[in-house]
Amino acid sequence: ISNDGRLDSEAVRAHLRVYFIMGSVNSRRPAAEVLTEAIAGGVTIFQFREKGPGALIGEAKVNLARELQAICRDHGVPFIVNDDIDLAIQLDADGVHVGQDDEPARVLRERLGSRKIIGVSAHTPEEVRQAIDDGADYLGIGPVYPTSSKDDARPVQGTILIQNLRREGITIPLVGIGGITAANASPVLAAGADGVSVISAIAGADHPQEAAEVFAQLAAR
Ligand code: TZP
Ligand code: MG
Repeated sequence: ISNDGRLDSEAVRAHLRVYFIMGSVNSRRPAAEVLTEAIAGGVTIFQFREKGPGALIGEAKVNLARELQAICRDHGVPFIVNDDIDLAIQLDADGVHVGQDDEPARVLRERLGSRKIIGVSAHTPEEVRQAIDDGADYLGIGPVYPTSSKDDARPVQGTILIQNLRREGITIPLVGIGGITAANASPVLAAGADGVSVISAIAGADHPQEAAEVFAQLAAR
């Protein structure tokens, strides 16, 4: 946050390098353990995404969110809430991330004010333009590769949209998402992404810390 109370776009960009997303269903181990290890490895921003079959609801969801938020706070890692604006407001989270089926960023901005991070998933140049017009702070672009972490994922598109956006001079902070691993992250960054966003490559790793370390090295430029 810059001194006039508005978010500093370059600070947002710097935080996007290793964007870890997780909910309780993404790991067989306790989420708090996985997140703690992942942050030790170099995660730079975290999104609480509690959805899909078996996801926690109600008080259990709120309690897990609080636990993970506290871990993020202790390590200076921004805590972003997926979809659930009321939860983000209740916990005074650092921001929210929404898809195309959720409330538009323009409405979120009115509810959250200028100091919160608003991220939007975009899949086409039109969705990108709209999100920027609506005041998004960053974009998630994908799915870059096939993913098994999202049932209703859009068609895989590789790195072409990211590349085209940058060629057109669009400078908004953005991450690639979908099926990104240590082995295939480099082309995403080379296409112009400021970072990579991952679920399974860290949450499903035997050693989340080591997995995060590899992403941190790849994204350090
Ligand atoms: N949005 C597009 S792909 C995806 C989301 C939330 C899932 C990414 O998970 P993974 O395990 O990194 O492919
Ligand atoms: Mg959503």
